[in-house]
Amino acid sequence: MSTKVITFGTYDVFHVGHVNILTRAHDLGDHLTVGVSTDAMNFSKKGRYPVYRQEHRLEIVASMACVDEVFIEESLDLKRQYLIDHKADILVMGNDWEGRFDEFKDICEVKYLPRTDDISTTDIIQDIRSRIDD
Ligand code: C2G
Repeated sequence: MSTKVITFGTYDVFHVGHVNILTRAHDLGDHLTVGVSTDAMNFSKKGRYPVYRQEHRLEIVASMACVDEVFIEESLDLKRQYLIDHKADILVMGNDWEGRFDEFKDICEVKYLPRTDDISTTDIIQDIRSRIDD
């Protein structure tokens, strides 16, 4: 039987940390589904909109060879439903989310993978800002 892996994220200003987690998630199973968070969800969580709008973030993630399927993640509160709808066997998240999704261990395996060091969307935005200010 094939193993379905699912993961979620914003993937704003797509970078190598995103490539690494998607590649590793793919390697854990036979089919990788990715939920890409909405602009509105980011605004309500972080108080700012992503740099890239959701349609573009979705398109970038969908273009990866390791990604089989994408959908828009409307809310953190729908996670259980998403896992059921997509028949997920394994939920993968980076370890910045360590423990946060353990409640779903009753319906699938939950794995937290180490984040890629020294890169983040926030740092990239900060770096660009400081170059403009110089
Ligand atoms: N990531 C990583 N290494 C980095 C940066 C990010 O492994 N240097 C991983 C994160 O741990 C996450 C994924 O890449 O698993 C996407 O990260 P973000 O785009 O920051 O996603 P986030 O805003 O945390 O959204 O339902 C959960 C949310 O949609 C997650």
